[in-house]
Amino acid sequence: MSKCVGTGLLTETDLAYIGVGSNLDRPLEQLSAASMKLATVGEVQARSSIYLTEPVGGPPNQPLYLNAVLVLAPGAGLDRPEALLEALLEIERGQGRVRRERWGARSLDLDLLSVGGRSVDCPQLTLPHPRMMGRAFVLAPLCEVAPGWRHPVTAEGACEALERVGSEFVVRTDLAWQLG
Ligand code: A4P
Ligand code: MG
Repeated sequence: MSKCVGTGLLTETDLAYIGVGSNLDRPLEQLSAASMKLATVGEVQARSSIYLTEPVGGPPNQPLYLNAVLVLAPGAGLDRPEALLEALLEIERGQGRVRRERWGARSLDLDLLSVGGRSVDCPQLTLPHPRMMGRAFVLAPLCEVAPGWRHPVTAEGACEALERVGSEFVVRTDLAWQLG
C-alpha cells in the first residue's frame, strides 16, 4: 500500500478552500458554473471577487485567466479530503477540461488549496496545495475571502504571503458571478 500521511475523516468544522481558474471557453461562465456545481457537494460559505490574472508558467501567449477562491463546508456525502478532490476533478471533467500540457490553457482548474488545517501528503493529494504560497492569483482572492487564513505548517498568512509575492499581475474586477 502506498504511503499516505495526514488524511482522515472530514468533520463538520473542516472548511475547504478551493481555487478556481479558467482562461478558455468563456471563463466567467466556467467559474460561475463551477460555483453552482460546488453548491451540490457542500455549502458554499464564501466566494471571492473575480480576479483578472496574468498566466503563470505554461506556453507563451496564453489568454489572461479569471481566478477566484471559494470557501466550502463539505457535504455529508464526502467522507475524506480525497473524496472532495475526486468531486472537484469530476466537475472539471464535466466542464470539458482536457489535460494537454502542464500549465497549459484550460477551461476549468479546481485546486484544493487547504482543508481544515490539515497537512496531507498522499500520491494523489497534497495539502496545502504545494504551489499556492507563491501565487498571487491564489493569494489575492484567498486574502480577500479569508484574511485570517494561515498555512498550517509554516504559519504564514495568506495576506502576508501576498505582500511577499506582490500583486502586480492580478487585478480585482467587478465582474459579477452568474449564479442563475
Ligand atoms: N493534486 C495533488 N494535490 C492537489 C491539490 N491540493 N489540489 C493532483 C488539486 N490537485 C491536486 O493536477 C494534477 C494532479 O494534481 C491532479 O490530478 C491531482 O491528483 P491537474 O489539475 O491535472 O494539472 P495542472 O493543473 O495542469 O497542474 P498543476 O501542477 O496542478 O498546476 P496548478 O498548480 O494547478 O497550476 N496562471 C494563472 N494566472 N491562473 C491560474 O489559475 N493555473 C495554473 C495551474 C498555472 N498558471 C496559472 C493558473
Ligand atoms: Mg491544478
